[in-house]
Amino acid sequence: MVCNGCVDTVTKAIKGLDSDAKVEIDLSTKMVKVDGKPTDDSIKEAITSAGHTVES
Ligand SMILES: [Cu+2]
Repeated sequence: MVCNGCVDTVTKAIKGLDSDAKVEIDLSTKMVKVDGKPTDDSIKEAITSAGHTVES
């Protein structure tokens, strides 16, 4: 995840799980914070299927 395009892709992937979820992404630290119903596992899966990798 290196640019705002990636942030957008990942945000949309997570919003696809829960349109009410609050998604905060910090590009400098590459931290993704999600406030909403989706579980960590489903969030990771959504990010991965959007073409990004997840480190935890
Ligand atoms: Cu990008």
